[in-house]
Amino acid sequence: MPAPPPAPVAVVAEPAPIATERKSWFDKLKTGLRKTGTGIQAVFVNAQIDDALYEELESALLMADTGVKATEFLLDDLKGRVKRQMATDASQVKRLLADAVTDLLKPLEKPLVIGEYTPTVIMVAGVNGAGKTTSIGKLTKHLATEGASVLLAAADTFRAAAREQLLVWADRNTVEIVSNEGGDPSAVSFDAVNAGKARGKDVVLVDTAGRLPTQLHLMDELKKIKRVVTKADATAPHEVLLVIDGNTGQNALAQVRAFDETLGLTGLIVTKLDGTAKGGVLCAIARERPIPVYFIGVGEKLEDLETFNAREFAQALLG
Ligand SMILES: Nc1nc2c(ncn2[C@@H]2O[C@H](COP(=O)(O)OP(=O)(O)O)[C@@H](O)[C@H]2O)c(=O)[nH]1
Ligand SMILES: [Mg+2]
Repeated sequence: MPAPPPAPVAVVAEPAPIATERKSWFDKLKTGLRKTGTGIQAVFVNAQIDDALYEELESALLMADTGVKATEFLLDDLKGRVKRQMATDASQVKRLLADAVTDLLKPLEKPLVIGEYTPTVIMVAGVNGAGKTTSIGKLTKHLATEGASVLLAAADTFRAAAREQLLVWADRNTVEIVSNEGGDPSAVSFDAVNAGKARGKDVVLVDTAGRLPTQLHLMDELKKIKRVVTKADATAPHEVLLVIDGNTGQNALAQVRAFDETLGLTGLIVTKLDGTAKGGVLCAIARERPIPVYFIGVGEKLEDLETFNAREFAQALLG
């Protein structure tokens, strides 16, 4: 087993002042979302309010993976706003679009609540490489910063490396971990929830193996993990989160639908919004499966997890 890298203590112990943190996050998000297609903001440069503007806007929204339905909805909504406000120049239209996107995304804005149950059991699912394990590491840091004690369940027992990866995160965050190499993921989850109860932990985070919604036996396994968690604690799981890669585009919506049907999702974490993100997909989710976005991932480091804010996201999306 390779030795885990040294813990970056400073990162955990000395967070930057909130305002700076929030700004740097906003910049990262904006830079990421700017890479989106031709860029929505470009449509408004030296533009008149005419059919051509709306047509270009339609293409730009589709390029950003907003999807046909949400794009149609936004354009209709925008035209209404433009009429009511009697907007006369393109920059006003851009501001009104930001309002329309904000209003559409607002229902997704919801905080993750800890403390109603002890422990709060959070199950985390998603396809391979979506960023589950990384997000669990970041979330652990976020929770630890707020004073919550966290127990990690390494229920991704498929890949030996997955357990090691979580162990590194556990080490970094000085939290405890329940794992069983090559063991049954349901058994690990069951043990972890019991251990969480016995040790008085505030949160138990269950990391699961990546799977595609089309892999029915693996989706059944997720259901089994959920059932077994309920056996260990009748009120659990309290949260079932899906992690989606912000670059996945419209396929993310298909993932949200499929995992929601199998598990009954309570929240989303959208990762990699610092990359060549197709951020418009959140509009599609808001329109078609409005499941709260608890957090967004804007980088690979521990502190690169932020709560979702509809207004900020809309501003970043529009550049
Ligand atoms: N740029 C960036 N990379 C991320 C983010 N979240 C995860 N990753 C990277 O995505 C890859 C897969 O992450 P991992 O957590 O192992 O995915 P899992 O298979 O779902 O557990 C790793 O290289 C992570 O560093 C993010 O918000 N931004
Ligand atoms: Mg993983």
